Amino acid sequence: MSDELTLSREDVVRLCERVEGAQSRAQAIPKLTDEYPRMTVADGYAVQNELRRRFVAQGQRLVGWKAGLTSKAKMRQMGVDVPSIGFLTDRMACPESSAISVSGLIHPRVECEVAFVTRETLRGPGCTAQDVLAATDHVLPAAEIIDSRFAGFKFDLPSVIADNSSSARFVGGGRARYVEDLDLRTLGVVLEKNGEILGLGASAAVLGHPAEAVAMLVNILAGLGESLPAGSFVMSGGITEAIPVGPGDSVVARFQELGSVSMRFTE
Ligand code: OOG
Ligand code: MG
Repeated sequence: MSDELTLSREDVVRLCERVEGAQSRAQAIPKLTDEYPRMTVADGYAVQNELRRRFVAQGQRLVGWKAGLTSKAKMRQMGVDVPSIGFLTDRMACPESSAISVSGLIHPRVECEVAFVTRETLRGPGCTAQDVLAATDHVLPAAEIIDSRFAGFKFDLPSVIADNSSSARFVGGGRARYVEDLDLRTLGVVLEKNGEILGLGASAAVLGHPAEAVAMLVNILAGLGESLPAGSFVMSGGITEAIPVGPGDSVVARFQELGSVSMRFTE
């Protein structure tokens, strides 16, 4: 796939409004490539950047970023084999153990991820996992509630990027730990819904080491002309498949060494 911009500025704004509308009305739309089959990854990020610009203009605060489609389990589940990134704002943050309403969501799914909190600016290109670890203040366990704005949760890479990589809500919790006290490749994780284990994995499922996913994110940001500021909250991507949730469901993600993150879902 070529990585040239093919969309005009008008098309970028139009597609951004379409994604934003689907998000605010919690109504699915066809994937964007149905109408724009030549859309590229660069076009996807142009739409995502416009969405970020609007959210910030509306008063949302950018708190960090997420890497997506960074594990084989996720790539297989979604039929996309290249990772993507998305931005996170304060409006998407939910407290640990809280009740999350699904009324503003279309078809939510939960993922368990290792989150990094940085204490130094990270800049690509050429950012490595080593650079990420050196710039990390601590890691903590997180759950991401994704919600594709596309019908049937079906998309391709340019469409999902335009849709901010399905970002909807996120929950950080458990125990914050320093990276030098852990082996971040071998942390086991168990994802439970209503007491039933639905996902099992180890952190190495994310590109061999979750810090690799953060490095990749920083390098993608560099391509967008941006760096990752100190104090960013960065999710490295779902370790297992994402699990669908609805009203009445309780979810716990248990992480070896990092404690657990829980939440329940209401109407
Ligand atoms: C895209 C977002 C993927 C992850 O952690 O892999 C993601 C999706 O699957 O809808 O957030
Ligand atoms: Mg995720």
